[in-house]
Amino acid sequence: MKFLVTGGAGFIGSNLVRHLLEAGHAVVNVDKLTYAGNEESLRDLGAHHSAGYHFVRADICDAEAMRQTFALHKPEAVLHLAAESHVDRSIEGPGEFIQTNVTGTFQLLQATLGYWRGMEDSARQQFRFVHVSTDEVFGSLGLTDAAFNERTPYNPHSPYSASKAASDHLARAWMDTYGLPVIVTNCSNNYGPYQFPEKLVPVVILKALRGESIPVYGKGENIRDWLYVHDHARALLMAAERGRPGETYCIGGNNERQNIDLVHLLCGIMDDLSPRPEGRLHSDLITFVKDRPGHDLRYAINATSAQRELGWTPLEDPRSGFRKTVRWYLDNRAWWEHILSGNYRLERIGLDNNPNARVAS
Ligand code: TDX
Repeated sequence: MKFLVTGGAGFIGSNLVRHLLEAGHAVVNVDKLTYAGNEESLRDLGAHHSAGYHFVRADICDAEAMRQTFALHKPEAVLHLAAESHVDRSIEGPGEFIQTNVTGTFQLLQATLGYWRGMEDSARQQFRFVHVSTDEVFGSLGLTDAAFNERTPYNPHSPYSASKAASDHLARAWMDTYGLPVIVTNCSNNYGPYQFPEKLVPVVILKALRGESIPVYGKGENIRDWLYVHDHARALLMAAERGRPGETYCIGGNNERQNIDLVHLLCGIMDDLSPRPEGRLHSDLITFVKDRPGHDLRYAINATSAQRELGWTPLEDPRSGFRKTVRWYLDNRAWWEHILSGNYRLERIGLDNNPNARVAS
């Protein structure tokens, strides 16, 4: 199949593009290359993939660019991942989140609809628009609540999660109103190779590696359900291939951990793979810092429906997944050193006066 992937130079997107190409599919990757979109994350694709891979640098908010991309490349399905995704950043500056996540999704839906309506009957019936979203739209769970599932009501708290909730509603409305075959997925926290060093897992690994204090918000008691990014990529392809239009699939790692426990686990792996001098422990670097405003206590996903309908289940053992992730950051210094170097495109995120503000430098 030929997939149009938006945000394919981002963390989940780049892992998904690689998975699609390895499975023999063709990919048109549409990415604006903001700070979190990084062509370096796709550098290893290699010549043998090049026939089936096209990169289009464009903003999903640009209606004409989207129209032209559909007309030129004629995809058979869309996997929509382009989004601003960092909660802390959305608290400091929500405007970009509304623009990309809400307006961008609207423009992409409109362009997709125009293209889809012009397709031949059989291709139109096979077509899918997979809208990739987050479990944060459901709000926060108490410690004893059942995990989120496809029927959990929306209750977003941060500007980020509110913008994703809005985009989920738009995607469903384009199905209900215009018949566009939309599938929505809501995933739990991803981890793995190529994650931008602003999210918890790469922050911990890179701070530990550089002997800097590791910031844990509040008391570290918040709980997240960790999903290896390759498992997520598998789920998205399965949703496009086997998912029913109009359905939602919750995708989770079945791997809940308190933040502080995860940070200790990562520090232990670092002690093993990259010991500090004089036998000091990486966990000595842990520092409890001011909590995030409106910090959701717990996210957890019940992925039974994805298992039953798509035949998907997470395959990665969490211990090996976290170890592989640490190993990847140790083995790919050039990738993250470039980001932390100060030469990275920081002006795009408004960090030029304060390059240490949000990345793990
Ligand atoms: O330095 C940190 N210290 C810390 O204690 C950072 C960056 C985070 N945290 C905490 C906050 C959260 O409880 O760790 C947890 C994970 O934080 P993030 O990595 O920022 O992720 P989260 O806020 O849970 O949101 C993530 O999951 C859902 C992604 O960022 C979203 O894009 C996704 O939709």
